[in-house]
Amino acid sequence: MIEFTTAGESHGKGLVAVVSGIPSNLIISEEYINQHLKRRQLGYGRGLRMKIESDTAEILTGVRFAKTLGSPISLFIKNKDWENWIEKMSVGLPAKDVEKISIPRPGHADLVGTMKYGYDDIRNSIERSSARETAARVAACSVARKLLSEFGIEVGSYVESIGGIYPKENYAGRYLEGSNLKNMSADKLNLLADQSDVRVMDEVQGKKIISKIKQAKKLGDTLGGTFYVIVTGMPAGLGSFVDYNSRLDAELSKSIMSIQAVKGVEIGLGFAAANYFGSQVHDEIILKGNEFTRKTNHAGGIEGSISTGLPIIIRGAMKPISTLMSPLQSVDLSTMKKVDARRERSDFVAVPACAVIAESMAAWTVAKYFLTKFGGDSIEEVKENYRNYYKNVFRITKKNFSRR
Ligand code: EPS
Repeated sequence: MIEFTTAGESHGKGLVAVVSGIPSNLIISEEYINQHLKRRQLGYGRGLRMKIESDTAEILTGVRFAKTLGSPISLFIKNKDWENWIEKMSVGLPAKDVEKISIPRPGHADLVGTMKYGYDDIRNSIERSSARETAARVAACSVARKLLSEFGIEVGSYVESIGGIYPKENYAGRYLEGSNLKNMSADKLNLLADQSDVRVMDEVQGKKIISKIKQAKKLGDTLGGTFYVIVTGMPAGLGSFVDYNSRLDAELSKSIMSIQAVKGVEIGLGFAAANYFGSQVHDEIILKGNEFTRKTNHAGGIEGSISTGLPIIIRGAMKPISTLMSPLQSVDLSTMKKVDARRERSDFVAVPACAVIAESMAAWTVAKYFLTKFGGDSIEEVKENYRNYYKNVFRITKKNFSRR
């Protein structure tokens, strides 16, 4: 079973991720991880912090001569901004007085976190709840992504909408309806999306979105949006219906929902499936040579919580960032008086980054189920298990179904 954990505060020394259970002999490099960390930093509408940071992961343990050892892999991402916060984020008692924060921002973890942990300074809540933590997630999940790529499984994403501006064509429809483009691999999809400043597939829409972000900035406001994550090259048979906690769709949803500011997740047609007749929703089964496939992929690559082998299609919704430069109403905890919420350096829009983070989390979950099925101590053993599966198992023959 693979696992990862992250540690680190937004303005502390840095972020740490510990990844365990990865088989030995997987080729991995800091460059590979950093390429995804860089993608997480992009997108029009990010705040000043992204100008300070150029996130890179240092591999501290678990890798030798560019290959995993099978031992825990620990990664460190330095917060460059820490230099400006040494006193305010001191591990020991600070040498001089540090200003306490007492005004919570609506929508952020400020108030609930402070109440829950009995903090006397909202800064303590801000630091760990910040989406800065996702840099460590992207680094950790890159290892899983690399493992999947060894088996031709790719994970990609694009932004569907920001601030309610949608494209003319629902691009995910190509995957849902199974048109010829359905086979565009997810890494190609990423190459296309990464060309856009807001990771959309439609240039005109991109321009409209950028002017809406400019408007939000002017107003001191923020925007959210929706995104799609697509996983291609999937084998059939990952996940299961036998237990609630072995369901692939449930675990994928959880992994996306766990991302800061995500408020909704759908698989395949998702909520839209509720509006149609069953005959319009379910994907008809066909034989293509010796292989079973479906005419469409409304199920988003998962039936009965098991992967069908068709692309996995996940849609997520991110709420607008909760730090507003034109703040909403709040209460000052030091006076219990009505005040404007605190302004804090932040992003105006982070949907493009959120999509990259969602890719990473989806890669992790797919890798977890992949290794549950094909797991071995070394990558060679996993490859062998994978080959055997295709040779010997998951083959339905007419003979099996002949009458007793
Ligand atoms: C982020 C770093 C943070 C924010 C953002 C994500 O840096 P800072 O708080 O210093 O500006 O830019 O986090 C939030 C939007 C949030 O509300 O916590 C990052 O590295 O992605």
